[in-house]
Amino acid sequence: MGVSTRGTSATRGALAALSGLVAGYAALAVAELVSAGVRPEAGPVAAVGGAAIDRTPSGVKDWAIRQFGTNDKLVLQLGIVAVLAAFAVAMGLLALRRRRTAAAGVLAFGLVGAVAATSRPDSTGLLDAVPSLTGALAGAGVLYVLTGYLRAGYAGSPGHPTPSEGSGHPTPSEAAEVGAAAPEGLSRPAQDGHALGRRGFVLATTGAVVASTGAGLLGRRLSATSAAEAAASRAAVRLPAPASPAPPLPRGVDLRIREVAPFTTPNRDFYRVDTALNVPRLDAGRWRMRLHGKGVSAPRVLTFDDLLQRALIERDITMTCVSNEVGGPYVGSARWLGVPLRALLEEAGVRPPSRGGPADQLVARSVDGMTIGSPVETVMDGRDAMLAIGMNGEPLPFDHGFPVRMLVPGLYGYVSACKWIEDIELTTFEDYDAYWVKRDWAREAPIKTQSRIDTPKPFARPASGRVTVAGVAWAQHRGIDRVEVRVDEGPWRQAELATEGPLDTWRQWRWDWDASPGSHTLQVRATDGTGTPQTDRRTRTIPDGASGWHSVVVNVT
Ligand SMILES: Nc1nc2c(c(=O)[nH]1)N[C@H]1C(S)=C(S)[C@@H](COP(=O)(O)O)O[C@H]1N2
Ligand SMILES: [Mo]
Repeated sequence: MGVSTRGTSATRGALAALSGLVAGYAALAVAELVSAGVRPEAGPVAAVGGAAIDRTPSGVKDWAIRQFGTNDKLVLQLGIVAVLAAFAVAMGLLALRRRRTAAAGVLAFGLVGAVAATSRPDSTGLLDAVPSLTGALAGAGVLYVLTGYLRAGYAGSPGHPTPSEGSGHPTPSEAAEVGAAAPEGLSRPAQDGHALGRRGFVLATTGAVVASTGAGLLGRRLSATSAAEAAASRAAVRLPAPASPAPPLPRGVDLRIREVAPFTTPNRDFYRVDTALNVPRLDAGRWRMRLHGKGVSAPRVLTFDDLLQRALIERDITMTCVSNEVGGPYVGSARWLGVPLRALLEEAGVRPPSRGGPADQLVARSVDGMTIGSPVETVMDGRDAMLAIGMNGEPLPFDHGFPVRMLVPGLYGYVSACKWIEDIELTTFEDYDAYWVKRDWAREAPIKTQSRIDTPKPFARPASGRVTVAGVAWAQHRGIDRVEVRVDEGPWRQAELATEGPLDTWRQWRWDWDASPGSHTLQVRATDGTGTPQTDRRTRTIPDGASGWHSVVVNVT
């Protein structure tokens, strides 16, 4: 084993860095284990990551989503671990000179995790600080002990100074520290101390790594058990038949063109946008939702069984994310099963503002602290706003809000579609700004009319002759009346529309193009059911959704 605890300063530096990394590893592993017992979301990586997401400017967040897609959260977690590793190495090196200061540094870093955990919107209290603090204590302890061996080897070998260390005499306080903490035997004469220090270091390091791995794995196991319970609870759900089934879809709603998004998006392909680093895995049997606030004469707490016993509706609804760029993928359509929200609100005494109700905003809150505000007027205007429990014939997938989420057709998800919902409060827009509104997104955001070319893809090289140009268009709750395509800014040509489906769904279209060789630009625009054409004005996604025409450049060969 070629390690020497004395060696050159380069070796000592490397070993100190290693000690730092092992200490960081121990800190994370212990924190993981403790957070499995306390609350998984209170773990330091989840907490710091969540806090980082909350504080990231919307522009950066959009950029991250564009760069990394659904991997954005993985990238963030890797980033946090990288920062942690760098800090751990720094503390390891510092410990060569100032062991107590370095250990205190590790504790201070743990404090950052603790503060992040307790200040998260879903924090349940001071208990959330415990995983980070115990992890940091373990890390500080490991760092102190491991670097003790390194310094012992150094301080205990005055007879073998290396040239570069000639001036490296320990200060009295350092010597005292070594004496205080070094395991017995290290203050023995040089040769022995050297050997023992080396063996001790290797043993202690191995021990720390093995123990930390054990703690980490046990933590994983414990979290996996609760995840398994949630999965069992989802598997046990039997969705009742709807009192009001979805109108059957005409065959022609799907043109069945391979490159075009299918009319119904399979659950596994459905886009996912949320701020959750760890997807909440709830137990339907323990789910509760409170309904309360201004103008609620009969506040109540609903259980999942309460929902199952109500008259359910089933509807095809196309969802869209406000962060979807022109031509982007954050749109999908599913057959949802749920409890009509209007009836539930009316039973609780809620009236819309137009009928004298005091609340104009409905704020939905999720178990992970997300808040989403919708206009009460829209929720109660007769559209199929619902508390959804089923998606394409299954209970909601965990990613999409199991056991219950809200949906309001025609509104972007961030103002309507709260997943993992646990609270509905009636309030006013004046009194309360929801999560994204605090981050400069619009209070109210109906979905803008959009159309997208799914085929040909950008920079495709189709052969000249007949080329199928096709895609989807959406204007939920207004419907799509017309789609037009043009080539190289020539005249607009009317596309063929798929058979019309329900008003809250998207519509496929196609146009056969007689393509000549060369580079060409294709553009599309739609007209909604009120006769209003899609604007060509290009806007950013913030504050209320991107507008403008989608265009695709192709090279016909
Ligand atoms: N709890 C929670 N609900 C949420 C979000 C979130 O971050 N947290 N994101 C919203 C946004 S911005 C959108 S577009 C939709 C996306 O729903 P999906 O992931 O099922 O497609 O969920 C909405 N509901
Ligand atoms: Mo969204």
